Amino acid sequence: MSIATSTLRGLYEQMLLIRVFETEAERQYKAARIGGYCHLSSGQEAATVGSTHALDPGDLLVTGYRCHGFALARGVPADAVMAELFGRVDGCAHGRGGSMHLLDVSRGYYGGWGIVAGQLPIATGLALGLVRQGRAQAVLCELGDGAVNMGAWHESLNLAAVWRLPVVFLVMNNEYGMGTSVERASAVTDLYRRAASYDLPAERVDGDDLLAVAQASATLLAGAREERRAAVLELVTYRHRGHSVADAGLAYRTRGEIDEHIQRDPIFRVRALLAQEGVSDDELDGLMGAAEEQVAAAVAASVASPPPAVSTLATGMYAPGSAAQFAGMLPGAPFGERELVFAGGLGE
Ligand SMILES: Cc1ncc(C[n+]2csc(CCOP(=O)(O)OP(=O)(O)O)c2C)c(N)n1
Ligand SMILES: [Mg+2]
Repeated sequence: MSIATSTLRGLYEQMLLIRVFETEAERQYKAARIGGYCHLSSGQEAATVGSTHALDPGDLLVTGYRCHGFALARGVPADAVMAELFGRVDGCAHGRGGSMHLLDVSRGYYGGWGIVAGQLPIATGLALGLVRQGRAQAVLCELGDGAVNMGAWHESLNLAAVWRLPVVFLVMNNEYGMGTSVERASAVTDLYRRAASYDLPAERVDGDDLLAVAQASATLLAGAREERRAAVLELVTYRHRGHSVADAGLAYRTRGEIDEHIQRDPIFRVRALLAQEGVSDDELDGLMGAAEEQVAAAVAASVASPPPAVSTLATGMYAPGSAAQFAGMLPGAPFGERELVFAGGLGE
């Protein structure tokens, strides 16, 4: 794929921002400024940035919980992503979501979902919504290699094929689901081949090759947008850090295996491409400095941002009118329930 040097430079800046952001997020987590879970995507930047780059402004993006990089690549400001990790009001989900539940509907980013494969039916439903609204746009739905063994994967791919929905399922195959390797979890380890069960087109590419990722994503998203053709794209990549910041990542893989991947760092690969295009070392180093400044500013803004008021914690949780419905479901309420459904225990 040929690409203008200025575009490549912009993508490189995004990759650097993600790497620096993730490194800082780990530091802030260990300093107890970030609570809950925190899953880093260091090492997966080419897959994240290349696929997101192929989105049109009107396309929709849905991801799992390893989502900081996707939010940044979609243009959510680093301040708003960091503040969300800190649980502050200026976070992109107003501080109510945290690391796994980033959200920015104004940029077509529909989350950030913590239940493995829970995002697939949501993405499939969003694609149905696009069809119903007559919008020629696509949904890109990111998931991990662990998610392809969930029922929601099969249900979503089947419906997407039968109803011809404009959704591309992006499988980030980083070789492990927590501590379980793909070999131990999946009978078919070329995960893209599973799409054949649903008669969907599928591709597998080196997820650490930015241009290959961008090219394959653009082709499959165009098929979804223009011909309502759902598809599967498997990106083979690797996470440098543990599953979450609570995992050292060494119990189920060797130091040697990790180092081998770090030597093939996707960021170095893009830096080498830019150097070939004549971008100087000084300029490339300057881009790193700019990313570090941006992330330092994001931390400062997050520290300064207050937590949401406790009285607003349920805001946006339920549709208007739900309170009356829930009240009606209590024992002795107008719907007639006399006891809680499971009060006597299951199976009695
Ligand atoms: C339904 C469900 N089961 C279990 C978990 C716990 N869990 C969180 S992440 C994860 C592994 C998923 O691995 P993968 O899909 O490969 O994504 P990756 O973490 O590698 O990005 C598991 C089992 C969960 N969040 N949801
Ligand atoms: Mg995985």
